[in-house]
Amino acid sequence: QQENKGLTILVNQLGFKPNSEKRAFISDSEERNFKIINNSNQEIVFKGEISSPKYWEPSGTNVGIADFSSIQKPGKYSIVVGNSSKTITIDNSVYEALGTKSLEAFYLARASEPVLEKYAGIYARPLGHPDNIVFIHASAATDKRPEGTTIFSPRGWYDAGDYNKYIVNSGITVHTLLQLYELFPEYCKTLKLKIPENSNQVPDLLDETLVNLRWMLTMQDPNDGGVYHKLTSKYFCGMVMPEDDKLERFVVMKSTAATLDFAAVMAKANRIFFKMDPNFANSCLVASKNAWNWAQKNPNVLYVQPKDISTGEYGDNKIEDEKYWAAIELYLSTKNADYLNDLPTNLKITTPTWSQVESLGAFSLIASTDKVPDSKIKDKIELVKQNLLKTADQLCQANQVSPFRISMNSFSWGSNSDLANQSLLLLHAYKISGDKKYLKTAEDCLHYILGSNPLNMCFVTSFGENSPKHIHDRRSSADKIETPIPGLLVGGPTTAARSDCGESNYKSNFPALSYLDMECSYSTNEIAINWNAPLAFLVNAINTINQ
Ligand code: 9MR
Repeated sequence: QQENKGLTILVNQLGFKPNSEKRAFISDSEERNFKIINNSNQEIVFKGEISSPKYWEPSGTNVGIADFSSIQKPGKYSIVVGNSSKTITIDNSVYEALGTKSLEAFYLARASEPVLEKYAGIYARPLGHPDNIVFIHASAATDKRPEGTTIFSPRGWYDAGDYNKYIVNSGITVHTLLQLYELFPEYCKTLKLKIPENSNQVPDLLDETLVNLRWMLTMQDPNDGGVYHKLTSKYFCGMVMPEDDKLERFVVMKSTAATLDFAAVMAKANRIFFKMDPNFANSCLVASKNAWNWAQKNPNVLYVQPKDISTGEYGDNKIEDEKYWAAIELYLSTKNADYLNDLPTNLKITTPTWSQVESLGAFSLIASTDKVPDSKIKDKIELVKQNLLKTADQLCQANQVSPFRISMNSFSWGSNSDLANQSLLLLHAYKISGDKKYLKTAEDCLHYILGSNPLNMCFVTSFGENSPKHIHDRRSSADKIETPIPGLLVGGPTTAARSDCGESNYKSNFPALSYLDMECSYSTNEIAINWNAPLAFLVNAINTINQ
């Protein structure tokens, strides 16, 4: 095993807001002191002691903390430890650019329309995947839609480094973006994105989300309400631009998970768009109810990858949580309490992922408490709130004892997004309680993602001084532009599939160091919509919350 040797200053490479807690993490150092110098006049503005180093098992790092939270004056500074130093920015605007770029990344991932230079600059590209001829796969065939017939299913976002479109993953992504709007509507209305719809009356964030919602609507079979699990080629295409991928595309198998995720998202969209576009909102609710009814009749159709299909699975064999999520969203949109009949009184709140979604329902429920007429249901919401705060408290406790001040010790596929999703839960806890410990813990997740981690990486493309250059993304690979598409969060360290680049390329066995900035590393260096959405949520939330 190889460790990170030598003194390194690990710090959020974008900087800090003036009132935020500010820490640098000093790894493998004998030095006990640090100082902060104001770059404009070279004056020492702070001298401090580094806390005694603690060992962090996931990375094998000994790390101490240099805390300079007391410096609040905006400016450029240097932290100096022994002979090493690093620049630090303190400013209220440190997250502004990333806030918009992390959302504009969705525009760059749009299928079925050209990405225009006016908005995308050098990342402009011709239309890819019109998806006007999409075949019904054998696994999805019915009498009314037999195998080999075609449907129209354009638009939406490419899932990740590949060009397929998956309902389950779209579901959580859209929900996260709609939730950002729901929690911070005034701020979101001021977010100006470089997208073609940016001069209409609809907030740009919602315009972007509509692109994927409209695609999702086409994934429902109008004959029975069931929703296809994914729209995909049979296998992953090569590392080519979207317009050069000519593989046939299929809709594959209806699944209960996809249908319930769809029902949940459409019910939520109904509320968000109710005033802006009543017709659209109404069609969302109709689609949601039809999907729910299909799932009632087909409660346990688990996705099974057909033999001739090898693209992403998003398979899930536990779908109670999808049911709770859909039930809650449908209740909130209809106020018909029957939807909540099967909801456990003690809904467990865990960090959301594409396969674990009951907390998304909980977030919606909590955000709508004042619109719930029924006092019994208000009591239920109270319990959900308490459970959420309990989970958030556990995250805070784990953060306090962690040498890197994060509440995560295991590194699954997409570990960076797990961290971002933890912060979402924490931000909801902050919104409910007003207790700043939740806000600070959420912000710690962001610091880690943006540089205060043992790899010394800012895990977002084109941000910070050390960010991923060779991401697993077909567009970034084939576009002949040296820099990758900006504003994309990579999955991050995991030991899940180190064979992708050959085991020997991974230099360390420590889970938090199992990361490779190589294109072949689809397990650690890919990008994905469900990872960018919680990043966008976190960055924009921290950007707008006055501390
Ligand atoms: O994010 C998914 C992760 O949780 C799974 O462990 C992994 C393997 O099944 O797949 C990830 O999702 C990929 C999807 O299947 C296809 N598009 C790229 C996604 C990100 O790697």
